[in-house]
Amino acid sequence: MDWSHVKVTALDQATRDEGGDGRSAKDVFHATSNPGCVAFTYEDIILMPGHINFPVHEVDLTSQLTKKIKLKAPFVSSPMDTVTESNMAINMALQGGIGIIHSNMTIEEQASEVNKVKKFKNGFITDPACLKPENTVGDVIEIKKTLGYSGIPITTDGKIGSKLLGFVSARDIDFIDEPTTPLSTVMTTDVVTGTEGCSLEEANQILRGSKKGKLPIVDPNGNIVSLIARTDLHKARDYPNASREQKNKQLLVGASIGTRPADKDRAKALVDAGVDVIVIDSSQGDSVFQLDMVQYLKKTHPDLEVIGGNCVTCSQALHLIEAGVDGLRVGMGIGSICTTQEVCAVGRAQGSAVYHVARFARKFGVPILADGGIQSTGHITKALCLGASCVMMGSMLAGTEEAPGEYFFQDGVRLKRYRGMGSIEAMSKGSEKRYVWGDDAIQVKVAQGVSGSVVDKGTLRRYIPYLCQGVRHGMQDAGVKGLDMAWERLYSGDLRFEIRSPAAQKEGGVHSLHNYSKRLY
Ligand code: CPR
Repeated sequence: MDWSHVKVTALDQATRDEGGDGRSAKDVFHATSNPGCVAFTYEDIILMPGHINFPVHEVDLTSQLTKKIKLKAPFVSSPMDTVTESNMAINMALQGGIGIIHSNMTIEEQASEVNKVKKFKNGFITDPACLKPENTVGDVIEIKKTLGYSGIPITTDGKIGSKLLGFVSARDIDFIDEPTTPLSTVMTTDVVTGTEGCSLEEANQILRGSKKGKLPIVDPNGNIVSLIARTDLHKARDYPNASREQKNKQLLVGASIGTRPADKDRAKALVDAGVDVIVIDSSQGDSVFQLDMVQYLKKTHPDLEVIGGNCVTCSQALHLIEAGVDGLRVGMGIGSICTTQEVCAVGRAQGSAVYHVARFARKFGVPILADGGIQSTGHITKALCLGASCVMMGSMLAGTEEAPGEYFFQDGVRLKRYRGMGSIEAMSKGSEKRYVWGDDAIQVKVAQGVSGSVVDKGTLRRYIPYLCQGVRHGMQDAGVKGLDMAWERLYSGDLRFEIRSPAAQKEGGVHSLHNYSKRLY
């Protein structure tokens, strides 16, 4: 039976006014109905169910990150040194999101991380371990121990990008007892190679024919540019949702910079490396330093998309929009590792910040990135339904395999380190530029965050599809098929919300059990 003729709007106004179906966002957030100016977090709010007349797979999560960049999965990884380097950025983009590479490293290092994402080709390993002819059998054994493989290209300087001289595989060193034996005496010099620019399909053909475990790919001068491995063949698959440039199909990537004069050189190096979007990283974005930087970037690199922030008020947003930003990053003092509200007494509850800034910026066609405070798929759904185009996550992603750093065990739990960029630990590596202005301030560092750890989340290849599906279920329950529909109803008042009492929040979580285990997917 077709129930689509039944419209929520057909309810008589009196029933709606009584709050029988919850309240409109306007009634929840606006001063007339909220004169005490109470600010709300994601946890405070709950969405009322809508009418479902479509299957869950029809929920479309496509959304704008900036005026020009569209993503199929509205997820962005934070520019933090325990969250986003090239591996995270590559895998975020393959899954339809995007990674923003942090700037707590030299300009050259950050540009090289961007370059790795732009040069990424599915199935091709672009940063394989290489050794020099002078290295020894012992070095190969060490690599086997730490990285798990022993097929190593031998190049003039032991790095990718230089001339390929030979190849050492397990078979070449199996019967060598002396670990100091130089690789020049055991390496195979007659190496089967693929040519730069060949497709994965072509490379696989050569690999199959050669019966070897690995195939180095070389440029016309004989320099190694990448490698493909037989063991990866069955893993290489299509990523239909991948975030790619229209023109040359390279993966999309972002990078963060600060607002100091030297950051102009950083921006140039990042643009030269192919960065698609720059995020100006500041906890309080409404400063002359940032406004000048936005104007400079838009003038000097007109094709570059620039996200400004952070902001949580409409007046901050207005200044950044006037300066020319293509997107706004919203959130202050609400990140999981953050002590900004405690230390500086400034910030805003994230539900209110997202709703008010998104509603305001919408008039100028500027998308909102809800940054921080996301703890679950439910929070993502709430952020999007309050007007955010995308969400930025730190703690949610820091425990994945693709985040920088190694796992370690504590009390039997597998963990990864995660730290705020304004923690003393991160600032001593250089990130104080996000939190302090002027060189004098650097003399006394005031931490605005902590350093800690998060639990293992497995690989992004499974985690991002789980996040997508969780959000699709949430949107379906709310009766909206995509973000445009959600926002149409948000602003018309048809999308309904309620504020949860502390007891209601408790009731909405797992309760009354002696114990339980929680598996996400
Ligand atoms: P969570 O996703 O972990 O809640 O928050 C991540 C966000 O926290 C980052 O994208 C960034 O905006 C913010 N952030 C990072 N380091 C911070 C410190 Cl030390 N203090 C305040 N906010 C921080």
